[in-house]
Amino acid sequence: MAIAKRPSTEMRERRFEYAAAPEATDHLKIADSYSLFIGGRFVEPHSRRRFATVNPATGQTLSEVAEADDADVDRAVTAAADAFRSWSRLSGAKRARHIFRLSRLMQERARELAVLETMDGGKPIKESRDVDVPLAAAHFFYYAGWADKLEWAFPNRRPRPLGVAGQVIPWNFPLLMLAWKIAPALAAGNTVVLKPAETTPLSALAFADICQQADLPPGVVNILTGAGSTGASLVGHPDVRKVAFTGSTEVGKEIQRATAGSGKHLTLELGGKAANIVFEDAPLDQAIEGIVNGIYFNQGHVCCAGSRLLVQESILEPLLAKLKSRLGTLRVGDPLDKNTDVGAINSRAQLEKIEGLVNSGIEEGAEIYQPACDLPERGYWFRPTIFTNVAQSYRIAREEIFGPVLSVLTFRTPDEAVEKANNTPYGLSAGVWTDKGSRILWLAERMRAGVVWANTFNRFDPTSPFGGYKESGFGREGGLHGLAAYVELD
Ligand code: TAP
Repeated sequence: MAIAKRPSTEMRERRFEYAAAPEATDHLKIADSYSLFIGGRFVEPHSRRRFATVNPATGQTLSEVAEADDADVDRAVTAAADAFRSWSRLSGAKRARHIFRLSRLMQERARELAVLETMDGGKPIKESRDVDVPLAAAHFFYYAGWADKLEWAFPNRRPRPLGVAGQVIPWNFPLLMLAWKIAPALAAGNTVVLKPAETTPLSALAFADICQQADLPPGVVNILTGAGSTGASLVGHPDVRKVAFTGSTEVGKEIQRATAGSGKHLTLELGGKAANIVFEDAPLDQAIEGIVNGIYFNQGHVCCAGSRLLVQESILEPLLAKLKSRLGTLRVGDPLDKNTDVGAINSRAQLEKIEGLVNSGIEEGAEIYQPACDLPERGYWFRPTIFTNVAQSYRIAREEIFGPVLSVLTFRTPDEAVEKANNTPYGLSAGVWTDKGSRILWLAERMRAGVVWANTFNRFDPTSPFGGYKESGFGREGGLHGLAAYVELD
């Protein structure tokens, strides 16, 4: 019988260097400049203005994109309103065929979309390749399936589309957020005008190209690149009947004020400060992976990130030792490298925001830990960070950092865990790690959070609704709930 020799401590702790494995970019054609996608065509902006979109990993300009002004918004909403007349009368089966075609083309062009998303946004290629793009295509597949079954989706009711939807999305999951917004809207018979974020417009423009390739009727989807003022003009347009916004709580509040009394339907998907709760009976190695995935996935630019780790006091020391050792194995760097775990911070502004909050944590008395890792010289980077000795009153425990920064707090009893987890103005998500099913159910019932993950974190599926409580917004995206936001029920 062969006896496997245990590796020495030195061997076990040695970090294996990987050879660089960069994804190819030569299949990708990024134009020098892009126009607005209105009425099925790329058209020059009325404003005549363009702004640069930058690769955050290198600081290099990738392209110049058009900045839509009020006149462009009006053109796009008019095109969408014109298209609504025929699109809303098309049979569900025919709408489904169009939407299926969009999802199949997204799959066919998956590599191009993944590389584009990574170059424009800074996220690791393995995430855009394995998460963003497949999930975005899955959303279109899923909602295509509902397009001809609306009367089964809402039994004994008569679902009617709302009209033109004005949709504004953030930069952390550009293509996926586009899919969450556009797929249910089209399935229910609405037409859309979508504004991607200023720093990540390229995948939405590639999607516009897919709409042309799929022969989607002109005006059903319109893409307006631009800044916050373009978004404000879109949500304020009188012919927009439904506003769907994903972004910061601050802008969400502005939009709620701007649309109040207008009769517009509104859903808001806003910020979060999720608690990831680990009980002493949790499978520790599994929990470590869940904690890492919870906060360092997509550089922590995740609204539902598990940014507050609540650990039962009795296991704090072994958990922290394992977590710190795991952090040392994370590869930070070139997002196009297939081995990279943590990519570039999306923009200089976001990097400054993270640095500001991290400095506040140090000043308020928390203890910082960062693994020793080299960062590239150009571009925007931040090391995976852990804060211990954190009080609930510290800014790093209360405010959304939207970066790879974890605040560790402790608890003794399940009641205290619930109390601390819910002690936040947000209510988007939470995680619980324990061996006991009964404890999971007990806790999930008490959490004021739209999603509670048990012994896992950051899992998404087009069939399950996602959304928040309190300052995390209202309305749900995904599943039947996501469809309900785009219909009027008689
Ligand atoms: P925001 O600054 O709120 O921007 C979101 C989008 O709104 C961008 O397209 C932005 O354009 C636009 N915008 C800015 N001001 C506007 C206004 N007055 N009226 C209409 N649109 C306006 O957020 P962000 O920094 O891009 O994204 C990060 C935030 O999004 C985080 O708080 C995060 O939690 C949240 N988020 C939430 C979710 C869900 S599902 N709850 C998902 C992802 C992200 P510009 O890009 O030109 O500024």
